[in-house]
Amino acid sequence: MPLLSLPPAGQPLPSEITPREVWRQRRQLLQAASLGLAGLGASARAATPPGRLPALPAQRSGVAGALVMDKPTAYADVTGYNNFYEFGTDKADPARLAHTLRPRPWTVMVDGACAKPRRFGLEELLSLAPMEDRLYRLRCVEGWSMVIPWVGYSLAELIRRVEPTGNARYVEFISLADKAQMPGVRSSVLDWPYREGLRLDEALHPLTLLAFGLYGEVLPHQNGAPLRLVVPWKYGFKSAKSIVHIRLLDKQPVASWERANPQEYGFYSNVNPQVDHPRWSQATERRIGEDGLFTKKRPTLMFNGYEPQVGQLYAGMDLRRQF
Ligand SMILES: Nc1nc2c(c(=O)[nH]1)N[C@H]1C(S)=C(S)[C@@H](COP(=O)(O)O)O[C@H]1N2
Ligand SMILES: [Mo]
Repeated sequence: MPLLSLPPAGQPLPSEITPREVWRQRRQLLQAASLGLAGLGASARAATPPGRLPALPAQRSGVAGALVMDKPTAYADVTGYNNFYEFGTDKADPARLAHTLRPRPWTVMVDGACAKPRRFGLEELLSLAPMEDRLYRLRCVEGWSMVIPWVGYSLAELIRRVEPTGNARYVEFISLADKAQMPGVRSSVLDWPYREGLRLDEALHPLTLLAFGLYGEVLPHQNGAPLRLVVPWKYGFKSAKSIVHIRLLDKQPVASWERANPQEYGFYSNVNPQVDHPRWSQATERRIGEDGLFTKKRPTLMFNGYEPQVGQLYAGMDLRRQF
């Protein structure tokens, strides 16, 4: 069984358009990702990167829990079924409309309760720390999930550069909100800009990823180019896309979804099969790409399966009350 399917006639082989070393690393990642499976067979599509975006070379992550054993979700689904309300609320809207996003030039202001607040340019962020390949589950609060091979490094690398003060207890993430680039920002579906937040210890956890790419390439616009957060043990909406501002705070910030409906979207929003969303159960999930007449839903795992790594962050907390 071939590891990789061939692209349609007339399109270059990925191996023809990416440097050898990058290609080798990608294969290693995909092989690591498929450990324990019979082979990539049915997921051959998932194993085929598109080869249209610039490569983002990375090393295999050494962070505990950073490479799950699940089969990666097909590239076409990862980049074609998205939530990015700045480009519309339909799952197909971001892939259709995000071509107007301009991910360069780009800067991120990092300020608030820290000794060295400043603005970082994208080029500096790209070389701030070694890029790592990580394969994470992503669980959306809507009851579906994917498995995505991200490229990036721990957010802690950036946070420690600005030297948080003793007052810093929370971190707020603010996405770009530019009507000229983002047609959805003209609607009032959310109070723009999109805002999210973490407790400082959550933000400093090595699994909390500042992602610049996926499938070995820079992020497609619809996935939050040029950089976004990925917090794999929380519902997907906590992972803000296209971030322009990171603030260190002494008080808990109010996130966009929390502001819109505090009964439904708590600040923590840890994946928890025992705490149902008021409108739907969170006990199971639909893995995108697995749908079939006889496909069973998967049981949702506590902290999305990352409990060994992050469970202690919530010791002593009532996770029903602080949901
Ligand atoms: N700025 C911004 N970030 C966002 C969203 C959004 O609408 N705007 N949607 C969130 C939701 S609900 C999910 S499930 C994930 C989806 O990420 P993906 O499209 O890369 O899979 O992005 C999150 N980050
Ligand atoms: Mo989501």
